Amino acid sequence: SVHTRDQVELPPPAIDNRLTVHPLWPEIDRISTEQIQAAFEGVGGEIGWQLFAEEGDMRMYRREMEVDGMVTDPLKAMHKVRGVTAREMCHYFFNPRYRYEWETTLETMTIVEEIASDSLVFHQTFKRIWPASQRDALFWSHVRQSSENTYAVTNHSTTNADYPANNGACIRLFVTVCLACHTTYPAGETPTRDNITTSIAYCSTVNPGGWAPAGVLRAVYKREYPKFLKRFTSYVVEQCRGKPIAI
Ligand code: 18C
Repeated sequence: SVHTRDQVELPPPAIDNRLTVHPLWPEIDRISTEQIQAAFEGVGGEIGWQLFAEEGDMRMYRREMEVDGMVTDPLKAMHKVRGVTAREMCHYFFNPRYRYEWETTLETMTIVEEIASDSLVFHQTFKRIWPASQRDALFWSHVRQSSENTYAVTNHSTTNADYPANNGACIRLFVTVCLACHTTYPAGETPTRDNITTSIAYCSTVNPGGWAPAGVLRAVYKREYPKFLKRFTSYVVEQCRGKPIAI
């Protein structure tokens, strides 16, 4: 049947109408547009990105930054993956069905609100890092096509009265993440698994929300971000193997 593949839930090529009438729409649209634009900007120039990890086509940069004594270093990663499309990458990053299969920092994930086919609100708790308190996050997640062969997922912290911050064991952290992907293939050819390349830009800023030792935090992200991007991209390649491409 037509439902044998995930075709029905692939990121839609146009914004879902149900999103544009939701109270979060102006914020989701503004932040997604800003994040996608920033994701595709280079790492040269005056901003001063420092390379901290490099492996194959993957490069990871950070900027040291502190807000009220807490480390909030922005991260920017670039990668190139062959054989999968931007739309497929974003499908596996956005869709909660696959999250436990690639996200290793996760303890629990709850869908708080289904805004539309392209927009969800999540509550997540993360594994605890000694000696800091456990963290949780509440964020909207939105997937969109931003131009031809270009899809992106933006995640950004929000609030919800049913999920108050800092009322239990967890400290609420704040996150802004953007995974922006662009697919290319030789001019005049039909895209296939053998001739497509997807360029990935992943940007993340996490505010730990409360005290966390700076040294531990920087050591954790230096280990966890490369692990995440390698694991996630190979997961998507694996999932797509032998399936018709979704451009
Ligand atoms: O973008 C990613 N995942 C998305 C779907 O889950 C979503 C998630 C965003 C949350 C990112 C914050 C994760 C904090 C995790 C803290 C616990 C880590 C435990 C690891 C030990 C096994 O957008 C992929 C996200 C990849 C995350 C890499 C780790 C980033 C660490 C950032 C510092 C966290 C500071 C808070 C903890 C204080 C510890 C001293």
